[in-house]
Amino acid sequence: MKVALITGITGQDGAYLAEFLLKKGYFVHGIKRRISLFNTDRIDHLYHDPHEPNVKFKLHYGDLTDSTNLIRLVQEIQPDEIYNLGAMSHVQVSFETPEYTANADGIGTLRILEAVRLLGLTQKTRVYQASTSELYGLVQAVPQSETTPFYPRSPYAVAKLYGYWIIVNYREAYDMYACNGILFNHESPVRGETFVTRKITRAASKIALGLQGTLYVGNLSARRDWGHAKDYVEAMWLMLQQDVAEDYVIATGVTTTVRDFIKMAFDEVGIEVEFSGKDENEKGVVININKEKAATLGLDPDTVKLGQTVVKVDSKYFRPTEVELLIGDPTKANTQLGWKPKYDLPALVKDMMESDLLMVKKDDYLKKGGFKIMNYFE
Ligand code: NDP
Ligand code: GDR
Repeated sequence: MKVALITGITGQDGAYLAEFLLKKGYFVHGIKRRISLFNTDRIDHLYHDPHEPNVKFKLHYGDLTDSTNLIRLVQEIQPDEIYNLGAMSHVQVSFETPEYTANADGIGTLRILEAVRLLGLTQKTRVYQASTSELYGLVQAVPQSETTPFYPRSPYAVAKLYGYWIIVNYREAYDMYACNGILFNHESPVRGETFVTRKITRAASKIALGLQGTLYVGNLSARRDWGHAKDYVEAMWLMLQQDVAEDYVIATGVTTTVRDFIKMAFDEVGIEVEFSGKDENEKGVVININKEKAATLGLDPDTVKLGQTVVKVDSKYFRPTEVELLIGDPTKANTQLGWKPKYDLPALVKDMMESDLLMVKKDDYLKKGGFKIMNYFE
């Protein structure tokens, strides 16, 4: 039985990857941080009481900033594959916590590689590094491929640049099987609530139910190449199954503005939104309501009014330096790995909206029953 170790197992990708590897028959170990609340919501469905027979899923406390912990765990687990997904992954937050981000995202990658090397596992353990399209940053050329030069635009991206190159260096210096997946944005119903897609799908659901008035966002013109996390974890696994370790771009090849993503999300609940105005004064107004569609979703079509402003810009969401345009060229992954995404953007938006609408309805039901609902920072 193959043994995998996943850092960042409590995150979006960690959860999908753990499920994928378990289905493939792996024994999956995951590193989770000790925090003051439970943070295993995304993987609770995979967890079994360790006293039960044939359990193939085990969580360990740890942190990418603690090399003693990583060395001990790699020694204990002796993994065939390590997926280094753990990171402070929010670009805007990295401007506020730049040193910590460098430590966890940059040096954390080195700590994983050193654990493998110091323990003499360079010929046994394969390492996948969660690299990112944020490395491209300021546009040099599009679509971005494995040969496009990098120009990172945030402390997060600079930390990930170190991670990228230390993987390449250890591969060349120590003949390790280590590779970078340069993944473009990928989302899902369990995407973190403060990333723009999930923020939008949650808000569109709440607005449709009359539980929120306005969605406040930042740069509406930013363009992203959005795919589904379920498709992207398969690419991670494929990268570690090749004869030779190489780096791959994983993307859909289609780019869309934040503005258009918002329109698509509202469309799913029968609300047509039109944008007008410029920069900080831009706003999204309801111009049509598809009452039939609203009714089939069990929504009251009179909750949202024609002419209602449902989207406004708040400059607090602008970043000191922005990545304006990402569009990936996945040709190498398509041809060498045989990887093809199953979800396109409309299918992704639909999946996220269906899930959020259900979740918001559930929260509303609980609230009406007198139960307290958690609020999250944006
Ligand atoms: P998430 O933010 O959902 O998950 C990040 C995970 O890392 C969480 O499990 C988090 O733990 C853990 N983590 C954070 N800091 C540390 C630390 N110091 N030590 C150990 N674990 C830590 O990210 P995603 O799942 O979306 O992304 C996975 C990886 O892929 C990240 O490295 C991200 O930077 C990268 N990436 C993501 C893309 C995307 O579009 N999703 C695209 C390209 C790259 P906790 O739950 O406790 O917070
Ligand atoms: P990104 O994702 O920075 O691309 O990083 P995010 O969803 O945060 O932003 C995408 C774009 O939307 C613009 N934007 C907003 N973003 C947020 N979060 N909130 C807003 O209100 C808002 N309004 C507009 C942003 O300015 C940006 O242009 C994600 C993370 O998963 C990284 O870890 C990963 O490496 C990259 O994707 C690829």
